[in-house]
Amino acid sequence: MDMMYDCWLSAGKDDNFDRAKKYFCSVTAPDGRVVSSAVKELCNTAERLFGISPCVDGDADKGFVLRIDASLGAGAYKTEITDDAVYITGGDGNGVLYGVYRFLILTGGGYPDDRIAVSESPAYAVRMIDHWDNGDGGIERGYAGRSIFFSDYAVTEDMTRITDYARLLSSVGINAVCINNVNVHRNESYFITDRYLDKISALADTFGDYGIKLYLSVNYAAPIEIGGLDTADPLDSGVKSFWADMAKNIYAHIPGFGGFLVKADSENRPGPFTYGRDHADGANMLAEALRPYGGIVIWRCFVYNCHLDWRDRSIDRARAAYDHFKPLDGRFADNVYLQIKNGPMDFQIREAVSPLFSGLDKTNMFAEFQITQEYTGQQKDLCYLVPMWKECLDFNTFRNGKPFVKDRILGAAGVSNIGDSHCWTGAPLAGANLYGFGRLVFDPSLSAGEIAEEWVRASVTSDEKDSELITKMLLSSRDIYESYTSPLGVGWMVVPHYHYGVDIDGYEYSPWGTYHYSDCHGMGVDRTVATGTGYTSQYAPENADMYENIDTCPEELLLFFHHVPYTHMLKSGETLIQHIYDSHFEGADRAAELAHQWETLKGRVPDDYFETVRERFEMQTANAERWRDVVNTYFHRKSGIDDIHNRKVYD
Ligand code: GCV
Repeated sequence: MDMMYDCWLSAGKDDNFDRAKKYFCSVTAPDGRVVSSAVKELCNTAERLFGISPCVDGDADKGFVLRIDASLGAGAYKTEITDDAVYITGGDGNGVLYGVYRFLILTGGGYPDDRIAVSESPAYAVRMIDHWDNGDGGIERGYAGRSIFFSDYAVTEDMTRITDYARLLSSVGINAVCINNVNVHRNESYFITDRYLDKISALADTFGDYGIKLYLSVNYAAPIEIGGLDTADPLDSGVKSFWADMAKNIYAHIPGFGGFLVKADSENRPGPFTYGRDHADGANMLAEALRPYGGIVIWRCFVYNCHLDWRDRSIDRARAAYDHFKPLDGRFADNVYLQIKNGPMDFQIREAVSPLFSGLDKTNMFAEFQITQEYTGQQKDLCYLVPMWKECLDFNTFRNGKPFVKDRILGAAGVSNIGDSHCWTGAPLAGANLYGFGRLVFDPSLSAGEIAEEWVRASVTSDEKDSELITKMLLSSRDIYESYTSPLGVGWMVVPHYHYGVDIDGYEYSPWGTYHYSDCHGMGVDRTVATGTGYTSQYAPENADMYENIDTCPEELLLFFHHVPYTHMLKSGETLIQHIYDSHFEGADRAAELAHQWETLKGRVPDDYFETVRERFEMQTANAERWRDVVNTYFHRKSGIDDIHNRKVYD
């Protein structure tokens, strides 16, 4: 057992399996590809923990009894525990596999039987991980080493790590994976051709054993770049046949292929706009090509102009997705799913929930979350992201029928945070985000605390006191990260392009549309209808009115929606400038406190685990101090207002 590598499948790190030993004598299961992975998992666990090989027969009433009852529904399962047997019934093979993993994870976490004997049913049909892996092995926004799929434009043929990855993903209910970056460059455009399909189909097979469908990101301009055509116009018959031929060939290699993920007309990627067509034209054309095989198109709504003029304060990047896609509501084919980032900007530590979730009533929607911590500490700083994702899923759009985002979407995708690092996520504690994403999109009613506790107990320690401490650290981490970085929802004060560390004006005079507009009087983006960009009007009236009015706007989003004087009084009774000083001093102190808390676990977790995490906290402490000093000095210089507590603010 290797806790770093095994993550939450570290059964045996504590003694919690002893009482379950009796069940490992026998496994009874129906036939089936995914069920046999469940059987294999139980047999390997028996071998590893107890050195026994369970008898695998078709007809026992003891040990593990795996069954299928289609009436439970796809992916659902029910676990019952008696003195002699653990009955795990799945709605299908995936359900059986998920039930087996839940048993192993919860048992490993030392939970009592009544907590382990659960029934669960997935909230969404598609629960997906998107990789931003490039063919050369690099990972865009990756902080955990190199790609496990690609290196030097070759696809890996070693399935060991891929199998272990499939196990980790399916153990938290993930059933879809897109293996390559949405920015599809020239070489990766060939992934959909014979040059790569044999190798990719081997990956698809391995994932398929664990009930996971493989998807590919495609280059919208592939008809030109690899097809020899002179256009990628979605209404052109040659373009249509190009994609129909591609789809036919892909399905010949990978019968269970999931479909295409597409980033078009965004950040200099090609798309239908070049041909005077809209995104419904583009997406529907690809959807037609995949339709005969049951494939789907996942079309991203991260579409905006990245060549803006910072001098023009009337334009607002936050408006872009809604402005582009709202008018197209109802025009997308039924096998097109629009994938919408949780916020209207780009995965900041705090931004409003995208108004597009409320704007689309006749379109299939997926939510997109970023598990990899691009703007949230890059797996150096601790930042447990489940609370942030829950805010999005629990957001009330006030639309009729299904007002909450979690009820309006049909699936969710998370941008992967793994690479070939030994512990998968670079930082062992960042594993909580991968686990948390899977659990949350399986069951959005779970609390961030429940998920964190499960992860800690299964992955790190089930000792009561220690697991409580680590859970508490995880749960405070988003708040801590937010308090020493950019204040009250304004975002973006990061080192351009790299996105770690502070650079307040790094993006201020750039074309990226990411501004804070700080001057000597105040700061923040006026997105009101009355005096600003009008973005607030994209919400239903209940939310629009709340955000429009500075007195009812939630304070954590104050600077996202309003340009506010430094002397503005917050509900706490402190001024905006004082809040900036206070939160940055406190945030840096709390980051240092996390490091101290971790020190108390020395000798309580394996040394390599302890050290790897300790090093991260050292980096976080330094990062938080730098943010504190730069932010406080910057706003002191701008405002000329002193900290009322006379703490050290540099000149
Ligand atoms: C894959 C942000 C990131 C990009 C990423 C893009 C996207 O802009 O910085 O690296 O590109 O989002 O989501 O497409």
